[in-house]
Amino acid sequence: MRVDVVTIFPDYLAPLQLSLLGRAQRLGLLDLHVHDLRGWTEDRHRTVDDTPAGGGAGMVMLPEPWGLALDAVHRGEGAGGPVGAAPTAEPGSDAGDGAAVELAAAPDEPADGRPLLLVPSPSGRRLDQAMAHELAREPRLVVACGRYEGIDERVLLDAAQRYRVVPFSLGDYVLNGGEVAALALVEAVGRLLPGVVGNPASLLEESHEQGLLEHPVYTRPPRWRGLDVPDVLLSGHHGQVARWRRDEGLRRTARRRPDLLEALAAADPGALDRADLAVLAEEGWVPGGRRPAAPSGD
Ligand code: 6GU
Repeated sequence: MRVDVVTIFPDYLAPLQLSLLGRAQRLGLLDLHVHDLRGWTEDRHRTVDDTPAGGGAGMVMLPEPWGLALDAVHRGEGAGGPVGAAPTAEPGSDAGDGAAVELAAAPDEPADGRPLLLVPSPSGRRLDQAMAHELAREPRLVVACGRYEGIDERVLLDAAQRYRVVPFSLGDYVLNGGEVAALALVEAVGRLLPGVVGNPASLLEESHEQGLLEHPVYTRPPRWRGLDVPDVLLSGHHGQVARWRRDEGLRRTARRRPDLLEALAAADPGALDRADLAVLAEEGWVPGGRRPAAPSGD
């Protein structure tokens, strides 16, 4: 997969050279290019922002440098010309007639050869594990990191002629800019690419993969500061271990994220069996019912 990130703070993306994703790049599984937006400014001060039309606080990112940057990145170029291998997607050919363009609500609209342009924004679609899996199937992602109050809206409307534009959010809180969201996105997607995580089975056992939170985990020693590893995990009974893990994942989800249980039950009525429902009832959770009365410290 090729990923291009455009930002005024390229150093923010440096951690992607570390650990698993650094290794993925050295192995050629992830082809990451980080671009400095200021490379596409044309004035002496390399200006990227101006005051908001209509007044108000803060600054808005200028359309000119963004337009040039997204055109160049679409062609597989950086501010100084071509970088890396040619992009895999063909430019959209039938767009560009000035017709009204709409932003894609989700990345699953027909692919039509336009690469995805992901735009971090607290007003975007919430990134979740299902979306990360969808993105991992794409040959190419471009991430446009805004700062300040955001990017002039015309940049996204214009880019929609060449890209499938998808604003996305990490959650319901505000960051200073899109860079941390881009980091999170590239890590969440990159680890799903074939060969990036050594043991693919470990990908399936995680929180959010089965619509539930993951069970707690333990290692050696069996007793530490007076706290024991649960006996069942040392028993060697694989069936009992699996049941315990399922139960603990269910209990955690009921206590911390009952919204996930409601979503799971609504999406797939068979996802929770009688044994599951019995455990959940102990936590005070019943389908379509009320939340647990007393939050535990967990
Ligand atoms: Cl993606 N961007 C910004 N600026 N703030 C956020 C966010 C994204 N997700 C949550 N807060």
